[in-house]
Amino acid sequence: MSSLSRSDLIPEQDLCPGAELIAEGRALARDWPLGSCAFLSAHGVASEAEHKRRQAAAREVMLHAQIGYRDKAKTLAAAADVHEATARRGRAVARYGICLDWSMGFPQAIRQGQPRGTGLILEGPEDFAALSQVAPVAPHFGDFVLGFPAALENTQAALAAGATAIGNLGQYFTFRLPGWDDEVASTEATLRALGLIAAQPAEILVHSNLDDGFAALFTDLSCVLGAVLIEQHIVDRLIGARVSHCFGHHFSEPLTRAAFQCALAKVEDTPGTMVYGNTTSYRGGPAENYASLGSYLLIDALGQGRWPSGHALNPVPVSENERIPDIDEVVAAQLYAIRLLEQAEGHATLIDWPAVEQLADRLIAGGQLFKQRVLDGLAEAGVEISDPMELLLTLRRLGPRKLEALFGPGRPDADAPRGRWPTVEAPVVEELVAMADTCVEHWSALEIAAVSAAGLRVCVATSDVHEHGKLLLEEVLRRLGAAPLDGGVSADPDALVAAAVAQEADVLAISTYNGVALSFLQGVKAELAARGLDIPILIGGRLNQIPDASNSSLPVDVGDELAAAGAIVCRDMEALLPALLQHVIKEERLRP
Ligand code: B12
Repeated sequence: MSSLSRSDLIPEQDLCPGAELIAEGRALARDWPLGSCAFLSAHGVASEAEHKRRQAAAREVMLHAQIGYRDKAKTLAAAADVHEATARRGRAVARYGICLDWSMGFPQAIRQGQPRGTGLILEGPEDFAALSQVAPVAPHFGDFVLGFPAALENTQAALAAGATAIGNLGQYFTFRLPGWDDEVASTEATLRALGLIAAQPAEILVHSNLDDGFAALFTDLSCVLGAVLIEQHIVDRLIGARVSHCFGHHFSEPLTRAAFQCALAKVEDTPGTMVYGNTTSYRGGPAENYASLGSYLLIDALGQGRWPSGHALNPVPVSENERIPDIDEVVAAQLYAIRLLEQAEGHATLIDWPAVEQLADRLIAGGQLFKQRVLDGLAEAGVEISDPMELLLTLRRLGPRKLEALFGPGRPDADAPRGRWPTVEAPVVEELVAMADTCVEHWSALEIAAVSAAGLRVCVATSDVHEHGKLLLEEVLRRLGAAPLDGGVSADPDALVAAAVAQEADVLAISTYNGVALSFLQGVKAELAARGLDIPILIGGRLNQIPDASNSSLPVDVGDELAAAGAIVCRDMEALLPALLQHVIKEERLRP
């Protein structure tokens, strides 16, 4: 691709070759061997992968539960209780995904004082070990380990605690820690950690949640399958470890969900970690969300029956869209899943399996083309594609939009969203467009015309990786005749204000999810005040935060505090038009 050049993508002159970093990691294996844990001892296996292979051969479907509260004691209690309740029901939960806090991505030496999200903070190897001993359930340290500056020290602690599934490579490509821009240091730490993993005699799964990475942002699902193949190239071929994929958050449509599972089983012989729940379909109260849980779980169960790939299924508790689920809610979702697995079998004959296989083959063909184009294109640009350091950095820096536009397998067309028509459209994109249409239908033409006539410039940003609120805002603003300006994803307050000023924004619209709503707003207000500005701020998403004084509680709603600090609190997208209208009237931008 003539428009790409290595020197633009990697301006650093003194990049350490990946092979050296991997060798450094490998050398640490003598001091950091795999420890024992209750799961490995109870099942008499060397690794979770070995157990997965056994279960898959016996066609036994496994279950996964996600746990991790800020409070360590509560997390330990959850681990014990969920195991106990599911074992009593005859199908003990197989694995726990431990929700570490995003501050865990920072090395312990500099973690103090970093912004915290809503997850678990572990002080050192003993804390990791306590978790892996509390119940005979495979510990999966999936978030904020690989991909971050603390990758090596967190991997050491996870291995010492007997964890044989460590992630999350998907996060490497898209996540950003607040205030941290040293991508080289994050990549170096990740490669050392991968070297240490590769050197373990036991089979350690390098977990990658595709939905944490590019799957949430590609418009063509074939590119997501292509990402699987590219990660195999990096982890399996270049590094000598074993990558294991997870997908599911954004797969709301049954045919594509089943086809993706089939495609993964065809291209991967390493057991999968888990199929994640389709969390984006949780939009209502518990009763409505149970319908979503039942519909995706049935597809996943039938898929495992047909292509036993070792993926555990993840029944996400139905309160997930409101807050972090409590222990009894995690148990309830597991019991629901156990019953559903008992009832799923009879449905298999109702599925049009050839149609599923056909779509899977299209995904694989598109994915292979994407992978080949990416590797050829980068090689042509001068990137050393046999060096995982160069390859990882380049992929992260190009990001999903450019990668898809440059190398996607779809037919090129200037009218298509990324300059190409998707070979298999990603359901999440369709859903956002439909949501924007529905939203605008509820407003009066008169009000829309008033906002449209004012020609507002709205700077839209997110405080963290959650980008769909921003994409939806942009879709809706365009329908209102306002200009959406890019304020960034995972933006820091100073960068957001700088972007707003540079683009002469009339209004700031913030979408925030990670439980930092109040501190983020305060940061933005302080930046504006320092520049003598008072731009109206709209804020929506998950408007909560764990109070500073608390080291144990769940996040609490901070809507009142946000309003008191001067923000316009938007509980849903319907609040957008009245808020913009209010601004238009106040500024007398209303035209006859
Ligand atoms: C999709 C999703 C993800 C995806 C994001 C993909 C992407 N690139 O965008 C992935 C898988 C990557 C992800 C990651 C994480 N997630 Co998440 N995620 C979600 C999920 C399922 C949906 C959120 C979403 O995008 N919805 C789509 C939008 C369009 O709809 P909506 O949220 O209902 O928003 C409505 C309004 O609020 C409004 N709106 C939104 N913003 C704004 C702004 C303005 C100005 C206005 C007017 C309106 C508005 O628009 C919508 C329509 O009305 C929620 C749970 C849920 N079901 O809601 C969890 C959730 C938000 N995630 C959560 C967490 C904890 C995380 C992680 C930290 C988990 C982890 N340990 O790794 C990481 C984030 C790490 C990081 N570095 O930031 C928590 C937040 C907890 C809290 N604050 O209480 C939630 C609530 C799940 C939970 N219960 O634990 N997540």
